[in-house]
Amino acid sequence: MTKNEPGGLAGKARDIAGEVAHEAKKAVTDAAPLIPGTPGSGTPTVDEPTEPHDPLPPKPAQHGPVPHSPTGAPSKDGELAAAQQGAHLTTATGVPLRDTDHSLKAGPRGPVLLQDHHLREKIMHFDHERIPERVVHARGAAAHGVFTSNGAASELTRAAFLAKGATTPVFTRFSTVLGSRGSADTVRDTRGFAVKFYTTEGNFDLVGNNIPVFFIQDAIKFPDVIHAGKPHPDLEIPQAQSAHDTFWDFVSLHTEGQHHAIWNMSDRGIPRSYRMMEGFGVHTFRLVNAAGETTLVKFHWKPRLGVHSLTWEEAQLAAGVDPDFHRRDLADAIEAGAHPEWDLAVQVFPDTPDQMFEGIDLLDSTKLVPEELAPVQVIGTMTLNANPGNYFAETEQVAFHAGHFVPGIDATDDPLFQGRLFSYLDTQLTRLGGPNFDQIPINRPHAPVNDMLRDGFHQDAVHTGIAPYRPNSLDGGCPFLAGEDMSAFIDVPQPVEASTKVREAPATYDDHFSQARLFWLSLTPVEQAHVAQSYTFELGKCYEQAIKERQLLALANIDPDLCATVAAGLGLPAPEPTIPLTDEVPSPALSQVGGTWPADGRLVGIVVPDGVDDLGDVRAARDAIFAAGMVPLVIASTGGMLTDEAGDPVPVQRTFLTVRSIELDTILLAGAPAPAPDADPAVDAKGGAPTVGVLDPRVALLVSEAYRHGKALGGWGDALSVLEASGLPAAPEGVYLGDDAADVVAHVIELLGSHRVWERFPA
Ligand code: HDE
Repeated sequence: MTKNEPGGLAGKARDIAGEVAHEAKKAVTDAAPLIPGTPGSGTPTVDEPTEPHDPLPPKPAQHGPVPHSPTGAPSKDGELAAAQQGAHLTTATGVPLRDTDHSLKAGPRGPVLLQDHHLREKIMHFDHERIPERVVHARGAAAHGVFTSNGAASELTRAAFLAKGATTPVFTRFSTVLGSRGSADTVRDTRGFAVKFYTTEGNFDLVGNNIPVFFIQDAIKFPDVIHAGKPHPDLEIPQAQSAHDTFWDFVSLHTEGQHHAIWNMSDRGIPRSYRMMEGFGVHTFRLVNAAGETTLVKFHWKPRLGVHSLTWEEAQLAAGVDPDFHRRDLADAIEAGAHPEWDLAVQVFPDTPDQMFEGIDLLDSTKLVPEELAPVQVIGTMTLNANPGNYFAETEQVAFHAGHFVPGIDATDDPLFQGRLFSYLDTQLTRLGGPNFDQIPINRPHAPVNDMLRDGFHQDAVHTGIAPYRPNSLDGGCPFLAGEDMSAFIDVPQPVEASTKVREAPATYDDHFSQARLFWLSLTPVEQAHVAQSYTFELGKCYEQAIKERQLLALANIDPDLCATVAAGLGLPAPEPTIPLTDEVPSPALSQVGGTWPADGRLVGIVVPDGVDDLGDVRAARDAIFAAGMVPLVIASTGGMLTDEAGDPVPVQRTFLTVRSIELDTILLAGAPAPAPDADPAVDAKGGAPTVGVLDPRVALLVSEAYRHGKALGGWGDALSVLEASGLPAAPEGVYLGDDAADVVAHVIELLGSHRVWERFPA
């Protein structure tokens, strides 16, 4: 992985910003790799700047859409050509302004004059800054990257971007489904995983989720399931969650949603990071190769960092302490140089007339195909390497469409997918204000566009010619149709069974429980305990007894033990199954526990007591953490710099007041901080945490919480006394104490490999 080099682009941005005010700070930032998260590319001065200069460039880890014209031509303009220009304030039409703080008035006390064109323009634009948020997946974060194909799919598809060695720019947006645009990241929900590939043959959008199955089998039910999941229409509560009556009312009545629901109730519903999520295309797709032969596939994204989750308590705390937890994690990791990577993979099935595989209906999006039955074969890798430069222009305006196919990739008859083909174009009309949303910079293809679509709101292209119709002779017959040999998109002829028009589902869609049971049986005991707890929590938040009882009936059909545990928590009797329970062969690939993974981009807190006279250990730990591709955050009683005689000052990133365990993957203790003067419940609620009086209570809370959440801990010096004073058992699992800071870091990284110290969880 690439590290943030001192003096690189970041240094340049700083030069443009002007002088660095604080000399000590400069010495530190020049000497050490950068901690991600500074707001802008320039370092501000205390005094308001007075020298006009051109706008600052984006931060080094950011860029905007790769410049292309509205019709797909590579643009000679640099990316910043689309950004604001010049050193002085202007109107929207470029007229320089000398005052923007006072409206034009008849005398200093008014009234304000209608003549004030600047006031009018400024307020008019502000009043219209908002567009409708997405009806689903409103809350999201995105990044730029590149996809490199290994060619393994080139026998299956003629898609140019899947040829061996092809590299394709991508823009990837992750999201929650239910919450509004400003809702918290860590709520229990499905996550969207949408990738736009800017291929040489046009844009391909793989608009998937982090859960391989969906709630419903037919798109016509989508408004129903979303109305049930969204806040209640009368009071608009609860925000961004499924723990309420309407959601459980719907899924308990519409039991095809039970498989997806158990995934939501599992740890998959609360990912640790977007970087640590699998992605799934969910539907079965049809690939077409150069010879016109077809294959059915399911797409998977496999994160190189492994699939990891938060604990429920962490997720709830994070929703309050840091509602931007996932968004920040993605951006900071990219800025730190820990570029997240996913392998794109396919499960491959023969394109048989029945479109079934091993008894599984490939057109039923509530079913998965266990990886043990159809291996997941890697066909390329995506690396996310740059943050967006402007949230609205890119993350908000990106318009994915399930029907953005390229030659070689096509839809199947899955009725859920077919409805999506309709919906995504439709939604953009309202959201992006007209039919020309593909001309918005982030949506522009990197392939030549010669369509016959004309005019409309926000038309950015300036078309030439007078005959946008076919056939024509006035424009010399242009545009011509592409021949098959020119990689034109071909709708592969597919036989359609003679049938009768009906509003019905096939019989194979009737099984709603066997795969929910398969999922349950494939989890380890600790994961099963989390599932049982989530159901108990969610149903415990429902008011209606009938809804709880009805959902218990569904749980009985998934697994009687699960049902009994949840029923006990709800104080209700456990019903008997109403259908025979199926024998399922567990699929270990569905479990998240086991395996060892890299710790790239993880956050390591280093707690340092006041008055340490030798910071050598702290510096050594920071260096070892940076060297391992992780980010250290020094935590002390107050902000500023820690100093000693021996070396450079060490900057403090968090104080006992600002830190919370949920933002750290692991904590290192460089000693035992005594209670600081502000360790008082009246000043900081965390100051009320239990303590034996020798340790700052905020540190005790930090350590006990991290321990409870199964996080690895390490330390040196008086660290042992911190463990004792924080109420940890003697000889706790997953805690490494030593004399040498770098050695402690090495051991803690090893512990991080399994994500959590699983032994600490009761099974
Ligand atoms: Fe979507 N979905 N969806 N969906 N979906 C949207 O499009 C829709 C479904 C998914 O980051 C909307 O631009 C219908 C499955 C993602 O911008 C809308 C149905 C899967 C995103 C829409 C589904 C998804 C969306 C809302 C039932 C996983 C966010 C705003 C047939 C395979 C993309 C927008 C982004 C967004 C419709 C079901 C994934 C309304 C009708 C299944 C990741 O068009």
